[in-house]
Amino acid sequence: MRVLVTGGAGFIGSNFVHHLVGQQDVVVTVLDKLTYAASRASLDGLPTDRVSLVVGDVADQPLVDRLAAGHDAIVHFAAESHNDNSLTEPGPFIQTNLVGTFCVLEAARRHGTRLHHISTDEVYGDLELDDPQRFTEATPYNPSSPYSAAKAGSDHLVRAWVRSFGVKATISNCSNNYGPWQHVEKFIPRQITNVLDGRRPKVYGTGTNVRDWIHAEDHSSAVWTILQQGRIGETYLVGADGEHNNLEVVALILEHLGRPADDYDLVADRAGHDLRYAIDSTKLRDELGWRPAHPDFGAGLARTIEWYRDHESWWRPHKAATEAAYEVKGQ
Ligand code: NAD
Ligand code: TDX
Repeated sequence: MRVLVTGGAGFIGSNFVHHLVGQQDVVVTVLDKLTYAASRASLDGLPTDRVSLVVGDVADQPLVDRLAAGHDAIVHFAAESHNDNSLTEPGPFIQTNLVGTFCVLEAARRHGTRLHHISTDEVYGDLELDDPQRFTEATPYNPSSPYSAAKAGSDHLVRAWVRSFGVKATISNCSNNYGPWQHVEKFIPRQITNVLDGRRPKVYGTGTNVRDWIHAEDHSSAVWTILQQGRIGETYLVGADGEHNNLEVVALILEHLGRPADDYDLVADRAGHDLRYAIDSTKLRDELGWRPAHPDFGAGLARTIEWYRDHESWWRPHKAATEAAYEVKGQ
């Protein structure tokens, strides 16, 4: 099987490439623009006869057409992924997440290539803290940020291309991922590296916002399961029952690194900050038999903290500029 992985040099895409290479008979091409969020190092050590990197843009239609023609499947991770960036400069989110997905769909249509589209639970908006319901495949779309609105739009494009043109696509909407190789702009790596740097974690608003954490390896295994067994035209929600509020996560990081539990700062809130995400992944579990291999968030977080401690040379070059950009916004 020849698989084209867009965004395969990013946090989750690179995890998925490692997962794929662990399967027999899979040859992978990564298409990645190598934006600030990408890391070539995340692909180090992979067999060069089975994994190659094409540096390019998913919105480059001739390039995506040419690549689609030589592959059996496309797994489309490429996106601008950070909510905070979408609030300061939304343009790249429209270009990559919407126009880029359009180009991938056109290529899949022309070449009959199987497509799996990677999306997010943020397309459903947010839940009240005490809402007994979680998101399901039937929850209406209600995105809050330019990032989540562009991802929601990309999901609608995929559904339209399935229905109108018979494109063989599936969609997954996953909750918040954590694990190694995540950029220090994101919540968990930012707070781990702050503490390692002798700074206090920076928590938006009151810190009571809830995210539903899943290890990136579990996201990868879910995507591989759907690529193999998913029903064309269907959407699958991916989650590992990992709801924690932001203060709880910071407390675990501080405790692991031997700092007092109150050694953090509450800072300016994110505009339009979603209160709570929570995924019901019953469909994926019951229909396709998927289960997370890392359901213990505390254990996965501890391993992730150790990974950042051991890989300072990887994150250090990005840390000062990332913190300077947050500081300007009072965050
Ligand atoms: P990331 O920002 O770490 O990586 C994105 C990758 O896409 C980078 O390697 C970047 O260079 C590449 N890219 C960006 N624009 C491109 C373009 N125009 N052409 C080609 N490549 C381009 O993001 P991530 O956290 O790994 O997220 C990957 C996907 O998973 C995204 O579609 C995101 O919406 C989705 N997702 C993420 C999470 C999460 O918690 N991080 C949760 C659910 C879904
Ligand atoms: O410094 C911070 N302090 C803080 O309190 C940062 C960076 C974030 N936060 C809060 C905001 C959120 O409540 O932490 C939570 C997680 O924030 P992010 O890591 O920015 O993730 P989120 O906005 O929830 O979106 C993530 O999950 C869904 C990914 O970045 C998206 O790509 C994915 O679709």
